[in-house]
Amino acid sequence: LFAAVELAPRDPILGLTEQFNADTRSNKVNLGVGVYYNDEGKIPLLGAVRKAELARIEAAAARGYLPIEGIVAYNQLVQKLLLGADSPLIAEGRALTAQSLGGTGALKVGADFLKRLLPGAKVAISNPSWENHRALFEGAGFEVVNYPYYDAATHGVDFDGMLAALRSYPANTVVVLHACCHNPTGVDLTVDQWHQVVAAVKETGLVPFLDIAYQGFGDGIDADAAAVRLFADANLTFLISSSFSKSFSLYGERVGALTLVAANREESARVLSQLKRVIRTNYSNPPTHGGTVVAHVLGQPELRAEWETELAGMRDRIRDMRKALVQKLKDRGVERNFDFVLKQRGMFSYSGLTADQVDRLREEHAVYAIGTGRICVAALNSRNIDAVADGIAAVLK
Ligand code: PLP
Ligand code: TYF
Repeated sequence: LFAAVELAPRDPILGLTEQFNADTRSNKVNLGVGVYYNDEGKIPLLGAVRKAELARIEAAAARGYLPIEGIVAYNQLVQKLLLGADSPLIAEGRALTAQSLGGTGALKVGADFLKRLLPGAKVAISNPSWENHRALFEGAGFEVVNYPYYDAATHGVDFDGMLAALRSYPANTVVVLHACCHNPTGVDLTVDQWHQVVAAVKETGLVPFLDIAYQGFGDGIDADAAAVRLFADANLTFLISSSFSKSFSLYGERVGALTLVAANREESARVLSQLKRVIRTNYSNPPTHGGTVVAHVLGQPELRAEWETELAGMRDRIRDMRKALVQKLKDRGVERNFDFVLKQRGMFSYSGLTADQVDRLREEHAVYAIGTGRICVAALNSRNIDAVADGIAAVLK
């Protein structure tokens, strides 16, 4: 049965971590995977999360099955975080949410659902995009195409190219949009550009699928939801995949959500019933722990305030690391202007390093980055940043 099974290629990002873990050099630095580390180089356990976990243990709650769509309170809190606490869509019963296994699980359930609804549609993702977007939508049976996004010459967005591509697609093409903190480039649209995207989506009859995995890592919880709220205000029907992996530092607990905005309450109920079918045949219902913890934090004003402060701390530290890296490269006499790193949002920077330079960084300096030149700025800290700046300066010579 398995004799002819070929060895699959490694995930380019998670595979790099395997290689990093096997590296015996003590000065090694992993800027590959998109994970937030604190200044001690550790994945933090947030104080608000710890308190919610202790409360959960104290409560000695039974671990029965959750409903197929997950914890009701969690789903309501997710909607408020995405659409705004006063969203008329929520009041009108147009939004429906299913707790998911991280943002990835939300994308997969959404993709499976869309495939049933629009079997012949194509899916358009940004060029470049998170590696898993293409694989995931192809895995759900879709043909995946790229719309222009990153412009290496300006370290910005090829917005004309993007808009022209969106306008050229047939109606019902699914467009995956990074709502904030674009992975892998760190380059986001301006609010004005989002307005234009919403208009193009509306005119062309596209199906927007907003992916928001880094809410709070750009400018703040509400500011980072600006794109989501523009789509909501435009009276469109659309999908949102969201994740608490990064914003709650709960990577391994797999906490995310799929939220759909339907035309009205009655349509929303029908859509949810179909979504539940997709979930039931995939994993039946989600796990209890992560969702309970997040709902507890979001639902209690004190814990919520603590979480918001901790999230702001992560956001600010990443900004400080951006500034420090740019300064340290200048200090080392690097002539290339790296100021664009300061404008990028979220965890990542498309550094402009070539694949060759990334290889040399890894081999000669034990600094791991993605072959595309993506570095995770959130993995820099006061102890490793000098070594990283030394390495980058050396490979640029
Ligand atoms: N979407 C994007 C753009 C991401 O960068 C990530 C990162 O992991 C995800 C989705 C998936 O998130 P999760 O780890 O919660 O599955
Ligand atoms: O882009 C990243 O590094 C994160 C983490 O298959 C990740 O989004 C990477 C690859 C993957 C799942 C998560």
